[in-house]
Amino acid sequence: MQTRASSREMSATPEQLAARAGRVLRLNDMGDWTRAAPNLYPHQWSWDSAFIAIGLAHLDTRRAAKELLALFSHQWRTGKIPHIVFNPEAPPESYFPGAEHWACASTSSDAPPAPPYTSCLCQPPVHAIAALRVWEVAQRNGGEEAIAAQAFLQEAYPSLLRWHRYLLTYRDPEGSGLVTIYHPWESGTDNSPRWDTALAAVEVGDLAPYPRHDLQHVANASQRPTDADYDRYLWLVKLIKNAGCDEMSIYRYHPFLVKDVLFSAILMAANEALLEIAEIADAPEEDRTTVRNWIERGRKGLEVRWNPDLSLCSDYDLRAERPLSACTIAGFAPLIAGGGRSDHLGDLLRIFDSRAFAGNPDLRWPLPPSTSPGESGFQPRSYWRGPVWPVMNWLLWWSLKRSGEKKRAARLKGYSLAQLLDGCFGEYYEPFTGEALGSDDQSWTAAVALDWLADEEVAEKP
Ligand code: 9WN
Repeated sequence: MQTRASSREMSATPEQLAARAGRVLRLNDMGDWTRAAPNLYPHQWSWDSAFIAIGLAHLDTRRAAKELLALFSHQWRTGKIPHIVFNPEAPPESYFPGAEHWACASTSSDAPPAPPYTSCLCQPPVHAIAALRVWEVAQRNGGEEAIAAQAFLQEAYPSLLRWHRYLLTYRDPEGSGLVTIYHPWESGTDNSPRWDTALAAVEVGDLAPYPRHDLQHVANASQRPTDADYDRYLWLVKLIKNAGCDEMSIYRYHPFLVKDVLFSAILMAANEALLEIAEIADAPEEDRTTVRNWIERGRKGLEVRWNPDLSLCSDYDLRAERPLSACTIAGFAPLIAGGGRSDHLGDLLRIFDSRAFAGNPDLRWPLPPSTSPGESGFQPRSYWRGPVWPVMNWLLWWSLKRSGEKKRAARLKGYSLAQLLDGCFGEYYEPFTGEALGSDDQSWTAAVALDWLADEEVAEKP
């Protein structure tokens, strides 16, 4: 693919950009699932696969459906969809912690049979949103594709329902409507300042030395989490494994237990999608009532987490019994969940446009950094502590459209596509220079580009 040195000056027509995005997905295609990235992430990641399916739908709806079904075939007995399904063919030194480190199948009888091994964590549930999108594209294409997509939804529905039920029972024994995460990796926004306070309270015990294979695949270690972050990540994995991945024991003893507002908001939007899927799949009325109740519970839960000081939503540390109030894109949770209070939506849009996010005058493009430049933990080159993530922009764009904010959505799409004209399909971008960071040829970046390019609404021209 495009190298970074030669890419800076690149420009491309929408057709050329779509062709390049398609090449990235083919490069990472493993048959019925897709690597998150060629070198840094040679396995199947849960929420990556959902975004990838959304992009693949524009190339081949059947292949997109397979992406999700392949993931669902590794669902745990509890209903959990694991955050990683390990590729048995990936070189052992490509990713750490790999399959042997997790070895979940030998730790928990709830894990699916191995190989392939899975991790014992999960990630935000974008899957129902993706499944519905695949179906919609297939309906538009019509004919055999539409029939196949109907069968796909019928097949996917029970897995999706079990997955959401898992999140609203095991991960919400309080009935708050909000999901508890056990590890920053579950949030998908790993080293975000959101987790700094809760992680600082975790006392790391004895850890065997471990390799940082991830650092081989980025230009500079400053783009990845620090060794201190990794010590905490691995310590939390060790504790979860020591608990036999048993949800009740984790809830009782685990030192990192946080209500994640972004994860919960995605679940609410996904529940809306699940409700539509239930109609299409002609599911029992009883299921639909359950899902409606989940949505209502979620909305109430998110309202409780509204932080009037930031005009954003805040996560909540269950162990310390206090909110975690960092100013990050996760705070836009009510916009993503949809259907919240209109005064909160107005506040969110004001913050979105302000210098705290997309309105910062120093930005290369008016695209929201993952962490607000005004936040003390902000670092423009470090992973979730500042860079702009195209996949997050897709989520915000989709949410703005759902909320009827067409103009803002068109602007976000236009500038996001302009950012991707470098042809790198970077994992994330430095907000002030627009430099691609992390992995190149990141599958979900290519996938969201394809969905933007297929969208009929006119993008605002930068
Ligand atoms: C740990 C694959 C994944 C994304 C996450 C992102 C990063 C992994 C890592 O890459 O996490 O799960 O090794 O850093 O934070 O959101 O799913 O693209």
